[in-house]
Amino acid sequence: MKKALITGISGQDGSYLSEFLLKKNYEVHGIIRRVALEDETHRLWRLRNIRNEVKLHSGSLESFPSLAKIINKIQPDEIYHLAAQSYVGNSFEDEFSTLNTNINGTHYMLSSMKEFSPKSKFYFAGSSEMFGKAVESPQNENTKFYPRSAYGISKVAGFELTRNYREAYNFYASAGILFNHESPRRGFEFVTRKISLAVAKIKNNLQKELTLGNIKAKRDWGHAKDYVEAMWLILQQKKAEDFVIGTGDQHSVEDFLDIAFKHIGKNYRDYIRIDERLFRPAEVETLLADPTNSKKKLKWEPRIKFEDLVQEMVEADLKNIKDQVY
Ligand code: NDP
Ligand code: GDR
Repeated sequence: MKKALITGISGQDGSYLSEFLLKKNYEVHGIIRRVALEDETHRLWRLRNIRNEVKLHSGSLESFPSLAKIINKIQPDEIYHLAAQSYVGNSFEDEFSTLNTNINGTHYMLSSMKEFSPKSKFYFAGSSEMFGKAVESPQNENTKFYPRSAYGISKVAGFELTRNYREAYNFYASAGILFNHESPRRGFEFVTRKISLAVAKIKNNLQKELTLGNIKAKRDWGHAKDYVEAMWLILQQKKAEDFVIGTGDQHSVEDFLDIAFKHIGKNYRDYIRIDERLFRPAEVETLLADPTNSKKKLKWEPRIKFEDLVQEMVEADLKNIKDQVY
């Protein structure tokens, strides 16, 4: 039985990846913050269905000893390093904790692996935000990085650390450069989930309007369920390599709004208000993946289409409202 260790197991991707690996008969271990154990109902809601099937260890990205101890004890075959301060907007409010957590956390993980479990394979959660103000479109593995936030900068640093450990110590260490991926398990501060929950509340007369920032922004949006499979495939190659993962299709926030509101028979223009304060000091206007390499080498293809993703998210939040989850 192969052993996997996932940091950020309580997040959107961590929960889907755990389910995927359990189906593949892995022994799944996860690192969570100690506080999560005190409030499992709220902080581990995404792991509800598999809580008894995964082994959780408390540790923090801020503490090298806590991570080193867990890695040494488990000796995982595969490490998926997903934990991060992942909200770009917040990285403008608090550059310091974003940089500290994301850069040091990745460094501590790699260094622990080097000391205590050098045979583990390592996956780093890279991001399309590393392309930022993209110098070409679409973006592939050779596109130059131009990050536009402390978050993007922290991911470039993590990416370079991963590459350097691969080259310097001959580790199997790879990064997935993943474009936006969403699901009913998306965090509430991200624009897609903010919209799906608002639509469900508006339908039930619990909310009157929705305040947003830059709705002209364009992204390459896929479904998280498809993307965790790509993470696994990246660690199953003969040689460690970095891959761009996206759909190759682009939509604006307005497109998302249009489909989400149409799903409840309404026009989004009647409900939204634009607030300049929600615009980012340095915006990433447009991102689009060129997934040619991952299609060819990983044989990876996204299955869930944009329209279906939007509708699934709205349906899930309509059910949440009906069941009085929120
Ligand atoms: P989430 O925000 O849903 O999850 C982040 C996870 O990191 C949570 O489990 C969180 O724990 C954990 N975490 C944050 N800070 C710490 C810390 N100091 N110590 C320990 N754990 C911590 O992110 P996603 O699942 O969406 O994304 C997974 C990874 O992929 C992230 O690194 C993200 O930056 C990256 N990424 C995501 C993309 C996307 O579109 N979703 C696209 C490209 C990259 P807690 O629950 O306690 O807060
Ligand atoms: P992003 O996702 O920054 O791409 O990062 P987010 O959903 O936060 O923003 C997408 C775009 O929507 C615009 N926008 C708003 N965003 C939010 N959050 N709230 C609003 O009210 C709003 N109005 C407009 C934003 O300006 C932006 O252009 C996500 C995260 O998962 C990262 O961790 C990951 O690395 C990247 O995707 C790829």
